[in-house]
Amino acid sequence: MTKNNLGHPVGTTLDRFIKRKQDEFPFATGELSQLLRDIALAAKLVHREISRAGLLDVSGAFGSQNVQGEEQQKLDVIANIRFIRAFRNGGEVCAIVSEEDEKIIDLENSQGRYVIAMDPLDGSSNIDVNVSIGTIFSIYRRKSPVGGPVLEEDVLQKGTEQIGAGYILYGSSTMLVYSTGHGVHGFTYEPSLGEFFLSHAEMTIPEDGKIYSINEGGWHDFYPGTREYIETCKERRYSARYIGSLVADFHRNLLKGGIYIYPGTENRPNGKLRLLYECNALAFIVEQAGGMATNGEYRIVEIDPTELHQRAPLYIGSKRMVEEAMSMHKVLEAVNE
Ligand code: AHM
Ligand code: MG
Repeated sequence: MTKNNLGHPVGTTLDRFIKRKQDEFPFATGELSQLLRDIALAAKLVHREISRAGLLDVSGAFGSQNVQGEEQQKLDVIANIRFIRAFRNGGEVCAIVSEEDEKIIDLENSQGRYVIAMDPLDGSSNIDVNVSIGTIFSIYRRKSPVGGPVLEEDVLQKGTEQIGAGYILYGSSTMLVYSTGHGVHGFTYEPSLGEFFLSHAEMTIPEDGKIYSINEGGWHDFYPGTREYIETCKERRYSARYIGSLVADFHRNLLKGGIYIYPGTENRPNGKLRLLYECNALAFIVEQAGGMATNGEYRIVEIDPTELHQRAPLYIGSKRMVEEAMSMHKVLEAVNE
């Protein structure tokens, strides 16, 4: 049987894995473990909804818009409800920031010591066309005292404050990938047994890669530095791969080596992706896996958030690729000043 260097055999159930991990930390209270179980439960429910989306008419527009003015899909709403309910029932979380809700969701659980930032179903344009989509989550410890009201400072924390993060990819199989700061662990869902099994132990991203992922439709809006880097990728005959679902594009590059870029442009200097519940979680994972995530200038996780739904340009993936993209970005910006 394949074993990773911590002795966790591939094939271990998520539950058992979490339990063993908890036992490695003598003072762990078990709350974080329970929180991860809540996430896994919601993921199973969302997996079920997605796999029968075509049958039950739950795909398609819901008829309302989210806070970014984007059309909400039924499955976005369903996923949001599932995750919120799982956290409320679990009792460890006091507040949630969700892509689908303008304001902080106060779970009215003043004893909860954790805060979640999440995009319950990312890649909404792919929901209706049967293409991979994902859930992204970050876990923080609340700053304000337990027992009191939830404050903005509890949710506006830098990515460096994350105590855990991860994503669920609803693809050809459903996978849960997470880290609590001690490596990255990937689990594959076996629907007939209703269990996640450890399938990707101690995940690391190749230091370099040959895949670049960017929506080149934005070419004419890109800064010269972004274009220069893409030209370089083409000259080297790298592969262009872009699904348009961040989790799926990220996951592929994590396994194979590559870079994902959602750049800032003159019209949208901060790009499209949201710092708190899209960029930070994946930045945490990629750094744990040995890769890099920046906004073209500095680490994503060091950006001080000022708004719940603020955006950030994202350069994420294999270390060498991100470094090279950043160096071109900076040099050409300087020439054009
Ligand atoms: P969403 O949160 O509305 O789904 O938008 C986020 C998605 C990412 O998953 C994806 O990488 C990106 O938007 C694609 O954007 P574009 O269509 O501009 O390339
Ligand atoms: Mg999203």
